[in-house]
Amino acid sequence: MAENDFRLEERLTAWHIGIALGALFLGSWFGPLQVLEHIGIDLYGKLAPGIKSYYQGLSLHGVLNALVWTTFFITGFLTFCAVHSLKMKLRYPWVNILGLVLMVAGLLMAAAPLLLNAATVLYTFYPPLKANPFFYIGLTLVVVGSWLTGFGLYFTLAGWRKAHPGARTPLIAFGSVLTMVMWQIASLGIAAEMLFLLIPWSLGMVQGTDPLLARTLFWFTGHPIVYFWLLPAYVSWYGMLPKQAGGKLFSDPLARLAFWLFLVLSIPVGLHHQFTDPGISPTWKALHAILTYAVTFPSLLTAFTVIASLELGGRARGGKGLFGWIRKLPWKDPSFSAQAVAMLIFALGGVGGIINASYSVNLVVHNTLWIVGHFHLTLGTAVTLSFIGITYWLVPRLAGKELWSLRAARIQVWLWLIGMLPFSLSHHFLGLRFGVPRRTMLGASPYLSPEWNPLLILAALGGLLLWASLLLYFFVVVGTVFGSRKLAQPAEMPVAEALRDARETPAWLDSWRPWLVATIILILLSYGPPLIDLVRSADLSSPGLRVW
Ligand code: HAS
Ligand code: CU
Repeated sequence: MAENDFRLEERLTAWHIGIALGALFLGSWFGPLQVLEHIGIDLYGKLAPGIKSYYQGLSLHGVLNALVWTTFFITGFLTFCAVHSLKMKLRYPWVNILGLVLMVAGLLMAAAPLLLNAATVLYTFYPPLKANPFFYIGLTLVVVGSWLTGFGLYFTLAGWRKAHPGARTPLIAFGSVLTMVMWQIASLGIAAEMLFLLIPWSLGMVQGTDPLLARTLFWFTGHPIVYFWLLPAYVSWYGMLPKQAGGKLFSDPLARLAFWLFLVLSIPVGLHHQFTDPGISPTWKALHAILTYAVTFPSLLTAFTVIASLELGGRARGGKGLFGWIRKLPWKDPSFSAQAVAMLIFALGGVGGIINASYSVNLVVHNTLWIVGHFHLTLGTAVTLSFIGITYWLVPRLAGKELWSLRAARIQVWLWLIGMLPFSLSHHFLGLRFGVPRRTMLGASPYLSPEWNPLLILAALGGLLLWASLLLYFFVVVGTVFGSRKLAQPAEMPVAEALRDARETPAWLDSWRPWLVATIILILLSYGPPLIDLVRSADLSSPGLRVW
């Protein structure tokens, strides 16, 4: 199939990714304002006119960066991945087009109250904080639109499987579709929270709400959403990066096993965000804590497989000795270096996650800046810097242009690392050592301690460097799209070959039914009893609060 047969699919991808980048740019503007506020420099009036408070800015930062940047990037990228990996056009393109339309409509609907200070409820929108109904309805439409993208990919894969009986699904398409299926099951929690609790409540159809039930439904989705963010990066780390490093994927079966384990284990762990919530029996919290340790296993598998694959690449490029292969990796290719730095940082973020998951240690770090440190290593670097690395080949491909300033792109990656290390390490330390609370306008707090200052200043410096890195990134993207030369040859999606032929991968690693059944059974066992309890004792009596 000729490459330009995918014109419609690529145009769709370009829209998704363009909107994602716009959100990242706007949302990140609040980062420096937040770190500066923490050291007593309040620049909101000057640099964010119209934004009424630190908390309105923080809501925009969280919604745009954690929810909009990720969701739009992922739906666009996975569409590109699926069609190119299957070498098959979308089976029902209107499903995917409708998905995008719903996502955009929802985004506009949610953006209005956010900008008008009528949805200053942070990105977790915990009741009894109560936002304008358009905020909840808009976010719901974004989720429904993302489901349609998923269905579009699912129908396409089903068509491919019919046309290729007995063949193994190409790994990139498999990982892409699995990510969307996991997300569709995971987001049922938030859909229920929106439809049964928050939307009727914000419209005044019911008088009150039940914050504990709402939080539990939220975290049913809120934990697996982090793997919805992570798995597209894994698609690239397994399916593309080995090729970019000049090597091969070490094991196709291990890669598939990791994805299946994410399908089964991503969801039944959400109570690890609610260890401190009263009203849920410790038995269920302990079960979720244990299952959280289980879901680290596919990431440990991933660490093993991707390091082995990169080693194959480094050695193929002439690297010798125990560690000599590392130096031979293509560090000068910003697409590679961004993703390699993302992996290195993820090793730190993963260790932090394992600490968070400990039922007892969580009491020390919960609701402190430690958690902010954790998710800037994971979401803010493992995921975001990987996505940035992907755009270093994907944007030239979509625009048909050369990457504008390879040098700027290279510097951008290292600047991110140099900014993120002090930023996140100081946040971890401030939380662990001093219990400094998260989501707090520290600069204005009466309990701000001078002891915290050196670390807060370090965090601010790191935050400013991160912002500079992002600015450089935008120059590269905008320069590529509008100011660069046409590519002589279209840039290709890198596709890694496996060390052993994928046809040798056992059939049970390409068979949906058993894994879907296991997923549903585990969800029913781990969430069924506590949810039934909460629904039975639901008390819709909490009035809404508008504290901003
Ligand atoms: Fe987390 C809170 C536990 C992973 C995001 N997490 C959060 C929040 C966010 C977040 C946003 O148990 C805050 C939510 C809020 O606002 O309240 N997290 C974990 C665990 C993992 C984990 C066990 N988190 C993530 C990922 C995220 C993310 C991924 C985003 C994408 N997290 C928690 C808990 C809380 C929490 C509690 C609640 C805390 C509280 O009290 O509020 C695990 O999945 C991590 C496993 C990962 C590893 C690392 C594997 C390493 C790899 C790289 C290898 C390559 C190398 C380099 C080393 C074990 C795969 C190669 C070599 C070269 C040469 C380049
Ligand atoms: Cu979690």
